[in-house]
Amino acid sequence: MGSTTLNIEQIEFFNTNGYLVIENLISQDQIKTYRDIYNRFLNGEIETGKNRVDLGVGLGKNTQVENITQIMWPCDFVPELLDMEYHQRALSMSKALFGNDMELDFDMLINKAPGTNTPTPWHQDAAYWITLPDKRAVSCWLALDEATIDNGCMWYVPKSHLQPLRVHRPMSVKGGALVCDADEEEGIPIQIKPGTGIFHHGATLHYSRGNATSSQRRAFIINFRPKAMIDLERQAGFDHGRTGSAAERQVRNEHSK
Ligand SMILES: O=C(O)CCC(=O)C(=O)O
Repeated sequence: MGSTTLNIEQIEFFNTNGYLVIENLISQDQIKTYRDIYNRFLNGEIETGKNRVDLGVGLGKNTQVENITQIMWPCDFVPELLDMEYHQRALSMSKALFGNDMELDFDMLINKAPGTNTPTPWHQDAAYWITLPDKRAVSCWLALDEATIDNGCMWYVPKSHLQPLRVHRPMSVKGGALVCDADEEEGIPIQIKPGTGIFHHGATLHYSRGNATSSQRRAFIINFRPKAMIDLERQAGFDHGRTGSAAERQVRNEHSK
């Protein structure tokens, strides 16, 4: 078992820059296990119904596959995930970053299928969420394939989490992704190996290019926030696409027709 906590330098880097790269967040011998589970989601063997959406609806030209495949709450379909390395280590590191009251808010898979060429628009995650009094929130983006500029690695704008949120708008009239004004000149691409994870603050500005390669770009994302804030979200009916009843689902689940 690798490290499950963070040192002072790592915490300071995160606090200063709004993101933090952790190599070997999962051990190399676990990558195949995660890929196998992930592929069962992608090929429909694990039926996810309305939890599978096209985050890139209206943004790309793909008709055979989602422009950007997004599957919400994989841990509801495969509960064993909660006890596996990734969820356990990422939770422990989120507590190191923000305190022991951090809990899993939701998890999701975001895949860019080969040649789908659909960028994820520049955004801050907080723009997708209801306003909460306690802004602590951290996301972990785990690469299950090598993430490169050409297949859609993450780009971050360092220190952007220290600035006010930018104004966001829907990227397409069909719903789906939000976007704000930003460009690559402000950001830095983080190219990483499979098994590496990147933590980013809920207000850190980020984006990824489309996948222009002939292989998948599989990412497994977990989001953490204080337990009391998760309770407030749920009281407001906001569950990150878990039940299909929340208002946010109606906007984002509208698949390209
Ligand atoms: O995987 C991507 O392209 C986008 C991921 C993202 O926006 C996020 O994890 O917050």
